Amino acid sequence: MFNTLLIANRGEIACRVAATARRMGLRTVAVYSDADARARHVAACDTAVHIGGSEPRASYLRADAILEAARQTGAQAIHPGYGFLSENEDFAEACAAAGIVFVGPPNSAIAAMGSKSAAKTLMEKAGVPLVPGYHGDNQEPAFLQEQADDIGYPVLIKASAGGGGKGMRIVESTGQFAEALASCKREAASSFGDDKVLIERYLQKPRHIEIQVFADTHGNCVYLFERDCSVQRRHQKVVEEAPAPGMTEERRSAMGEAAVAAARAVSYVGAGTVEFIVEPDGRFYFMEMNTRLQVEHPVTEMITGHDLVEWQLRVAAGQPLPVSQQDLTITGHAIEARIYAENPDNGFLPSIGTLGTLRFPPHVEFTDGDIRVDGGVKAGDTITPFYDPMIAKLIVRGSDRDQALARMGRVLGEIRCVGVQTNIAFLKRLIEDQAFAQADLDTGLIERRHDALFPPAAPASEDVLALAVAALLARQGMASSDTPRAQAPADPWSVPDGWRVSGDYAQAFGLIEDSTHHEITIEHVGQRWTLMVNNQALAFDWTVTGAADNDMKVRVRLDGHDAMATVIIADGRAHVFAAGGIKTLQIHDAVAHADDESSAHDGGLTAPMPGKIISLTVKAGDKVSRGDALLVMEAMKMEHTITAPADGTVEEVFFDVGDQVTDGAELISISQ
Ligand code: MV4
Repeated sequence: MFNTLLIANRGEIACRVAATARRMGLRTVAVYSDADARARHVAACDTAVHIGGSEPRASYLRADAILEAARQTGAQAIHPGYGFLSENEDFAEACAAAGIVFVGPPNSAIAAMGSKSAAKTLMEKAGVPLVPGYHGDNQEPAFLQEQADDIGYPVLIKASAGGGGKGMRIVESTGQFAEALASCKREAASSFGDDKVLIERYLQKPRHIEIQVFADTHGNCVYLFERDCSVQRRHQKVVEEAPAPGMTEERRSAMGEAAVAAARAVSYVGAGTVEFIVEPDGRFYFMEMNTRLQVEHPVTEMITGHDLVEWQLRVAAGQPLPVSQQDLTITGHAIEARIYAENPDNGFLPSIGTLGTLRFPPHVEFTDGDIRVDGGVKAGDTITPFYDPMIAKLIVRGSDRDQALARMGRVLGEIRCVGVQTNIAFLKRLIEDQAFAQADLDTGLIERRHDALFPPAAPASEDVLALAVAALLARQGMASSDTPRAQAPADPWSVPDGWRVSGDYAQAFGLIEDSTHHEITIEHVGQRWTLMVNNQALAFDWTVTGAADNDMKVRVRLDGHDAMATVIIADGRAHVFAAGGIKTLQIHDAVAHADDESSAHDGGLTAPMPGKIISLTVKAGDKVSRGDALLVMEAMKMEHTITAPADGTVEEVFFDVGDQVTDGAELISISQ
């Protein structure tokens, strides 16, 4: 075994690889960009080398800088993780040329799977089932049309060099074929520099089931069963699980053996994944092979009890696989959910910012416990626009699928993440959705269940408002409704909005969500507290423990029933984690806004993230109405339209088209 491993990646996968390498007694070397100087993966390794700027092409995609870092630190092996250089055959070759072990397959195997049509030809020879179709060299439009007519409609035209859903066209009838072919070829030529296409029968309601394979340099190759990754959104996996619901033993060994045949056909070595597309009746067809360790590998580790990174390192060092096929078994059911800093209600736009709070339920990382969190960021870190905005992967196991789902739902509800928007509530709805719970899985599930998965936002309940008010009271030193009056502010005028009316104490609170401004008043009369909200006066008691702003345990009794929450107060907002959900309420500060009538609808005129101004639709002096588009920003490859928060007149536009703006920069001023 080599003794020093360089990890040519960042984030959760770099941390995960480092954990196994350390456990095996290897010295670990991290590489990092400007943006990652304080990143968790740097702290997770013994040594770290700065390799360049924050943009991937200035650091994590620089083969030369990474090889130089390996030379400097005496690393004998490089683990590429996933993404970045992990499936780059030139990098694999450059490692070999530098005498460094690339922890991955031989570059010939990466190359063989790189072209869809060439891979299909190889797979056909190896007896791996393929979707009926044409993947040959003849690209004459008339010939391809004949092939499509023979296959029968609908057909799918796929760019041979494509992947991840890019460069595909569904054709419903022969009359549409010629135009779809021309447009697919144009896209393939401009996106991949290669206009070769293949034609397949289009499967209407497919599942995505993939097989984990592992091969060593001694001629052994095994499969570690399947993962069902059918639940996707725009070709991004959202949850993955193993085993696949409904899989029979017979089908499992047929798919496993087909996957091993696929790997053997390209003389595969190391960890690989063979993706299949599966029809409702269980027939399966080869789609592509991923020649790396995948994001979702932990579900396989959870059900098999094997550490796949350890296997990768052993195989890379020339050792044989530790077990043979008949030693491998499945125990229980595992599910992974990918937790992202993104906004599901706004097209899953990445949410950039600092994670003020990030806490998961108690767990042990990288062990075979039933709850596992593979994370790459910690509280205080910033989600930047440079990289994938993944916060962590949550993987849980149960003795069966129902138990795993219940555990996943519970743990998702216990995560405390504040500072960026996340998909956690969306994941919880998905895991608890009836179609998902019944394993009615296919690649269209999220669209099909759209209404259940994207419910309109409900206004904060009275319980939630009371919980937030109790947290605010605790911050003033009133930890419970029994707080001796002596400890309550002696002079209510010292507290914003405190006053005396008929009772001995009263205070008003303003809590704002979206456009709703909740006015809440509490009053102490005799020995009783009353909370006035939505024109009702409700009997109110509260206790708050753990008074730190970032972890208040709040219990209220409102009108005779109890409610509990964790409340985190940060950045002028109360984040109420109750009943497995989260509500965020902006705290209206009566003093700060004393002479600012318009503050209730401010916001929207600052850049939501760093990016570039790509168009401006207004200039100084223009009259605008609430909701009018003012400008368009491009950030993280997506367009974001900034709209007027209220009617008014544009006073000043602070940037021009083409300008780069920082997060939070004021873009336009509007007078009312
Ligand atoms: C298909 C298909 C239906 N029929 N091929 C999408 C990405 C690429 N890897 C293959 N993909 C598909 N190929 C035939 N003949 C449907 C898809 C597909 C899909 C596949 C797996 C997971 C999610 C998907 C979402 C949309 C379409």
